[in-house]
Amino acid sequence: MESKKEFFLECYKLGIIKFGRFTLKSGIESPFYVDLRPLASDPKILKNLANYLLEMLPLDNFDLICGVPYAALPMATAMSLESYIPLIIKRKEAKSYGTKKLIEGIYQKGQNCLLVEDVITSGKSLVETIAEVEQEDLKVSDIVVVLDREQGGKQLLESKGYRVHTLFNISEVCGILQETGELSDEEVARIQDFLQGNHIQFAEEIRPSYEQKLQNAQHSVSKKLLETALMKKSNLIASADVTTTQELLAFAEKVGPHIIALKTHIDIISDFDYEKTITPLKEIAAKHQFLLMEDRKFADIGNTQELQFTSGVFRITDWADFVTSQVIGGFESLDCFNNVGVVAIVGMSSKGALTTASYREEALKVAQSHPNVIGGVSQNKLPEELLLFTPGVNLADSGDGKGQQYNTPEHVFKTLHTDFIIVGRGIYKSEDAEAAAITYKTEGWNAYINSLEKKAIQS
Ligand code: 5BU
Repeated sequence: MESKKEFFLECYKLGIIKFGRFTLKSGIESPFYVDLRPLASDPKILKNLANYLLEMLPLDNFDLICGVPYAALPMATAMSLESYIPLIIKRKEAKSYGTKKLIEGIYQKGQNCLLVEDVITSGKSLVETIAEVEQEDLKVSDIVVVLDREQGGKQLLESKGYRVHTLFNISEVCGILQETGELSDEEVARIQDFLQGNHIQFAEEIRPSYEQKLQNAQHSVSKKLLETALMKKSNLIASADVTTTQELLAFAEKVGPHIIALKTHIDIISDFDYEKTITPLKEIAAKHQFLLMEDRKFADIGNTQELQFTSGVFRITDWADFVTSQVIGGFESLDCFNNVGVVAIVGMSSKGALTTASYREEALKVAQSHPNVIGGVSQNKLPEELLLFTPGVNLADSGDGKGQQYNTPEHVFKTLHTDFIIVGRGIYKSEDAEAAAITYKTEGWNAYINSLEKKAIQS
């Protein structure tokens, strides 16, 4: 099995913890929201979760497993399947007819039952469940919990003599997310403050709309992108990672009406010929009103980048509206791109990328100060004046087996305040590329609209 940290990050991607501003049942405002139910929808994760939970436990102690309804039911079932410890089911309410049983399944009085819970907060609902199980003359000695919100529940149960085994606690997961750059130091400090029982102040954090961004845009390419997004009701950039001119042109023609830009890796076209490849591509772009983004990821000194940009067979300067560039060569390395927009590579989507929080901080300083830069590629939030381009978006997969890591449009708009999503295989590998482009366009647009609204309220 992967490390516990890697496993947590896989789980996190399913949207089990959200950060922001949430009103709890009690009326208290919380800086995070936990819902572990999505874990049951990924069979591999559910199976791994069961094994992580079992690993923590003295298994010889238990005759039965019981999940606290409802979220822990699939978890308890998976643990039973992995350990061969029989499962019993506790109802939320006793049946009003027939046997009026509260516990279903085969068990004998005096047996020791392991309780499984998804999240522990104050522990009060677990105390009630334990009492109901004990009423059936079953023993409870241990409770296993996936996530401890660290709000006193563990202590309460331990004070009553129960052993509580927790897989993750909220401080630990905040630490992991701080390390990966998902949470800022400020957010982590606020969460810690909340966990210590303090009432916390929230700054209103609402993402700017495309209209607002357009008003503040300085660069002509930023303006064009935002205007195109509003006109087409699309924030989709299709990545055309195909290897022949014919495929490239056919793809551009199909998806053109639904995208704001077509992203190319022009050096992977095996039969590249400026007249046969670029001239018709520009015509299609003009016809369907999309921009051309060459994902060249320049990474050299200024003089070399200038040659790579203007010369060779590709003559990128003659046709691309905007290009991607690393900022590793420093501020002046970007000066040569003065007739296009530059999207700075701030953070990469692949597993183990070296674009750590401190690298990103330095990269942002260059990006924010250079007039040619219109935005950045990142898997983290960017300052509002930059446009955020997010690749690693796919509705069907969570990875590609080659290091790529995927998120959904909903996740990237809501948590990162992404401006534009970049989708490659989700569209060009699809049997019907046009239909797939329409799906991503619709999902992306709806996710953008939802991200303009205030955060959801937890019931
Ligand atoms: P995919 O098929 O949706 O995984 O393609 C993603 C595209 O975005 C592909 O062309 C990559 O080169 C590009 N990309 C990325 O995936 N992640 C990054 O961090 C950067 C670019 Br930068």
